[in-house]
Amino acid sequence: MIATPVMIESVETILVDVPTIRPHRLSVATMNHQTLVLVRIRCADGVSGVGEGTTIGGLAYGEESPESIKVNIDTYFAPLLKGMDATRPGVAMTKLRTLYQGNRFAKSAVETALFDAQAQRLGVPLSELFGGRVRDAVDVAWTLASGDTQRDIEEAERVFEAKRHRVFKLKIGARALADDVAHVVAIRNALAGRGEVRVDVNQAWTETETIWAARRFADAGVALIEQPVAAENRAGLKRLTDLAHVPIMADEALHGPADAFAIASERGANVFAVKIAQSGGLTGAAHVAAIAAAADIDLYGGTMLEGAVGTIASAQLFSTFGELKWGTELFGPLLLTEEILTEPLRYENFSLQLPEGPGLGIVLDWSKIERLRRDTSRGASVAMS
Ligand code: MUC
Ligand code: MG
Repeated sequence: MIATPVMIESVETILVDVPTIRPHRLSVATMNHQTLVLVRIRCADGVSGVGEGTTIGGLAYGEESPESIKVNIDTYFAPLLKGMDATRPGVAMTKLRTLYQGNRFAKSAVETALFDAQAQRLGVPLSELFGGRVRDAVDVAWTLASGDTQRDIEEAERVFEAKRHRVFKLKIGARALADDVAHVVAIRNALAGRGEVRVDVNQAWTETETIWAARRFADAGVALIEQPVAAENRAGLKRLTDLAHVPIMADEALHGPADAFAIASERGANVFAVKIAQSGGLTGAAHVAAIAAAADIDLYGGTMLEGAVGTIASAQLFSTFGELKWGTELFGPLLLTEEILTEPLRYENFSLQLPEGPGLGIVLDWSKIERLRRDTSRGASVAMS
């Protein structure tokens, strides 16, 4: 039976600025805080859904910023959604995608909130609307990005001993090439036999620089190189994949199903970093994963360093993937100094445990969020560095 229509009453966006536990250095930005972009959709039956459209480094990582996500949802999406039927997230999202270009992160936040509300209404975890869980926990890698080799080694040892992470992704690309290689090899040697080491260059290298480094990484036993060259240099990414020194993962090159199809068609990467925001939402990310599976490309569950909402939304979807060979990096909430849930997400046994409750399966601490939210009433403000 098709459900009785339920009106969407309001769509609210909230910017929450939270300091990070330490500086997080990427080739594109150094983060001392993260701005969470939360969306709350209230429906006429009393159900509310939440979503998140967080990005990295303001406008440094992608073409949407926390501020643009908020203003575009407030100005364009909210008036369109108000009055639509909340029991049909697919209809609402098709309309949004038809009328408004781009804005993948904003669309992802709204889609998550709609599916959270609908799954709560049906009394099932969100994963059950995407084919159903095939696992109750997902492996979680940790990113070492303090900028200091010794500090990174100590951090890795600490979280390994605590049985929190045994896969480490090193952020590189900001130093001179030879220094980056020495940094990676030192960490890989220190963790040998304990943790697996992968690197993420965030597009900072040329193809020839990557070839030089990849040979050394192969000798050192580095497991994976993520997005070494510019997102637009798809041919270069494919040539690096063909060289087969170290498996290559596409990240920034993947902006949803069309990119996934183009890369998969030419086998231009060994692994896809699937991200709900980069894919324009849960549905787009599910399509990216399906394309990868059809092309025999491995899957990895990526993050935009979201807080608890985006993290668990991603986990709900990743729990439905038949194969998730490279695990996930859903550690975002652990990088933040503030908890915004009444019960924190459960990180145990090197993995994130999926909650059993309906929808996203989390409860937000709204009084805490009220205290942390940015005051946007006086127009645009400059974010903390
Ligand atoms: C990225 O490029 O993968 C994931 C972990 C992290 O530190 O940054 C992100 C984004
Ligand atoms: Mg990456």
